[in-house]
Amino acid sequence: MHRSSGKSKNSKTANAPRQKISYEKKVDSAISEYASTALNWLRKAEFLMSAPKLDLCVEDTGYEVAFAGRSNAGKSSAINAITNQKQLARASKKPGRTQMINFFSLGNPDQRLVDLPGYGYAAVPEAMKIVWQKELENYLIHRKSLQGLILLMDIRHPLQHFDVMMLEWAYSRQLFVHVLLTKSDKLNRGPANKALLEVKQELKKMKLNFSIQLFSSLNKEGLEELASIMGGRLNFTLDNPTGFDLDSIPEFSDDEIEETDLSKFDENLVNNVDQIK
Ligand SMILES: Nc1nc2c(ncn2[C@@H]2O[C@H](COP(=O)(O)OP(=O)(O)OP(=O)(O)O)[C@@H](O)[C@H]2O)c(=O)[nH]1
Ligand SMILES: [Mg+2]
Repeated sequence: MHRSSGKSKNSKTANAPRQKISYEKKVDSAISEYASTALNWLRKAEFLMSAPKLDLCVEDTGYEVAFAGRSNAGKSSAINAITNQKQLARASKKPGRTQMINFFSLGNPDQRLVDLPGYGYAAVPEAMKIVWQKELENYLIHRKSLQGLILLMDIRHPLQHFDVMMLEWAYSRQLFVHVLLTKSDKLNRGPANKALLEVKQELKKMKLNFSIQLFSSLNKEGLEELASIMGGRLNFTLDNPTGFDLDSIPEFSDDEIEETDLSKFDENLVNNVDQIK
């Protein structure tokens, strides 16, 4: 029997166009297939329930990823952007909008997203603030299904006092954290990348080895990167691949995405921290 050698001029391989097969390209395309499929999957998100305290949360089984960060950092907007639903989570220019622990299921009740109330909100009575912060703390400490936090910080006000506390606390408990520098659309490319680098360096200095990316709910920057991180934490696998077209995502208009000045909440944040201590 004739055995064809790979070098033979008559073999199929010899006739194939000469092309370097790039390992990196293959890896890149596998990653982007996973990211876009995960993004498609995240669109299945449905509201499950809201709980004012830990004992009233949905059953603590399966996998859960929670969005945490200062009030007004863009948590609810990020959940809406990543799930491609305009009003799944309630976003508002008025800080303190999210007041309960809100659960969203992703096709099945054992894979969930959680929208947490922000820290540092101003517009609620002191006594209520303390109760919420306590419940937030309870949730973070005791929730077994919690597979990680997506920690959001406004790119223009990163690493505020409470953010650093949260990051250090998560690190000490070996809780996974992925950081989003939100509202990246507020800065030009150069300053946004510079801010990203600076926060990376700060985290490194503090020995907080967390992943970090730029994100914008307004112009959808960073959706795929976030989807792939979330898919990983939520045990999403590629057993049901479907195509996904980023261009099919509707744009939010400027009217829908408004902006609030955060600087006046800094003082409040510090007050909250003092009360919790
Ligand atoms: N320009 C811009 N504005 C954004 C973006 N994301 C959120 N915002 C605006 O920032 C404000 C706060 O957004 P939310 O998503 O409600 O913030 P939150 O972190 O859920 O706030 P709390 O529920 O109070 O903790 C709203 O006015 C949003 O429209 C973004 O990517 N770009
Ligand atoms: Mg919110």
